[in-house]
Amino acid sequence: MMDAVRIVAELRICASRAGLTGLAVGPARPLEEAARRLRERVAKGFAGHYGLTEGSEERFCRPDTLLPGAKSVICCALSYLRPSDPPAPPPESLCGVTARFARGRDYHLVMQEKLSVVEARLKELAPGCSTRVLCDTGPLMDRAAALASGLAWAGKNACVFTGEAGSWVVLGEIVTDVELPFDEPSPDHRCGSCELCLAACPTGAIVSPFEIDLNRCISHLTQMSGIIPRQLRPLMGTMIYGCDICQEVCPHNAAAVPGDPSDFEPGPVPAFPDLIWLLEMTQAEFETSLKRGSPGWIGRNRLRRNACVALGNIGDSSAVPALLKALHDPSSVVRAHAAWALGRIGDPKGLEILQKRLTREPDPDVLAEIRAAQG
Ligand code: B12
Ligand code: SF4
Ligand code: SF4
Repeated sequence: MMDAVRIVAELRICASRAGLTGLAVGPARPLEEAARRLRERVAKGFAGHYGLTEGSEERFCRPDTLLPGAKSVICCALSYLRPSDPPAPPPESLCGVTARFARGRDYHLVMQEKLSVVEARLKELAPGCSTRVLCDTGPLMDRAAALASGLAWAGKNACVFTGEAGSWVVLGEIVTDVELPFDEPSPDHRCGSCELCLAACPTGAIVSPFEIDLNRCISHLTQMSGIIPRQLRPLMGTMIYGCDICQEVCPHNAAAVPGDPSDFEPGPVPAFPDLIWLLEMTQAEFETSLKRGSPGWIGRNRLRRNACVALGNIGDSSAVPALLKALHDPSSVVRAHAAWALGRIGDPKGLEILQKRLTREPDPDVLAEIRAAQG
């Protein structure tokens, strides 16, 4: 087997050629600092979805258990920032906003492909070694692993920042039984006295530096199932999947270097989707478009629900006919949010028809929305 220092040097070259933005190696040891922070957050109710429940914190912070004989965690970052995106259309165009990480091909697939290239190179350099590739696909806190390896530093917005790409990166790892030299972890956060992201967050989800209450985070609200809490809907603006506000305002992202544009070519998810198109999308249309992008996993109806919220927040009565049609949708979640949007737009004709639905609507949650929409 080649000398371990040379292996890492070769892996860095390979990663860079594959279009990865950074590579660093950390030890496959328990992530104690992350486990402590995670326990605190789960106890406060600020985490606890996406498979993280009380008591499962440790499992997500144990890279040593992910592979028999695990020694090293090779952490990688991939920039999804495009050199240029179309400018945001004016509000009257009835368009929503997709967060940057979700605009191109599903990042899990792109990252997985690149990690496989690095994994194959490692297997050439250390024949017979064992590996496990992860990109949000196993019980591991990707950010914590990146921090422990020195690949990234933590921002007060809870995102991690890497080199020239800023925080516009997704993360992935290769856990291996090869003993590699470790990079230095980055202990500092480099935010100084800045708190721009805390001030900019529309919902106050950054409850204190480095601490997000996911129940208030717009990114979560656009992804969660069911009814979005009514009091938070007006704060969601026109986001239909994810939220970039706390990254957009960050000075460390001002001069971020974009990634390889071919990795995240425009589509299948438009940066600024037409909200009426989205609301009226059939299942067949969904299968051949949005389903193939990062937001695909939440399904068509959650995206249509988000379109209703965005239309309500724009407040333009040209959306009323489409929202009235959505009052008859088979999905009660879509009906509920369409009713809310009609109330928020406040168009007299829309409100009159909404009132008539009171006698026909079978679902109690939708009825509650219709009543609330009457003011
Ligand atoms: C659940 C989840 C979410 C939830 C909850 C996030 C949260 N902050 O609580 C929601 C839906 C809200 C979300 C939103 C986003 N997410 Co997300 N998410 C995840 C997921 C699947 C699990 C992570 C989790 O539950 N974390 C719980 C929180 C409490 O821990 P954490 O923030 O991940 O890690 C912290 C600890 O490690 C701790 N820590 C450990 N050691 C140390 C040391 C020091 C010194 C400090 C200060 C802190 C610290 O600090 C870390 C950073 O604050 C991961 C994938 C994965 N398997 O890790 C992606 C992941 C974290 N998300 C990612 C992305 C891209 C996003 C969004 C930017 C997407 C978007 N544009 O909408 C937003 C950012 C919102 C924000 N400001 O955090 C990336 C991270 C990219 C980055 N550069 O940081 C990940 C890693 C996916 C990936 N594989 O790339 N996400
Ligand atoms: S992603 Fe949006 S809602 Fe979530 S913490 Fe950042 S600014 Fe706030
Ligand atoms: S906006 Fe300021 S406080 Fe927030 S992550 Fe960036 S530098 Fe840190």
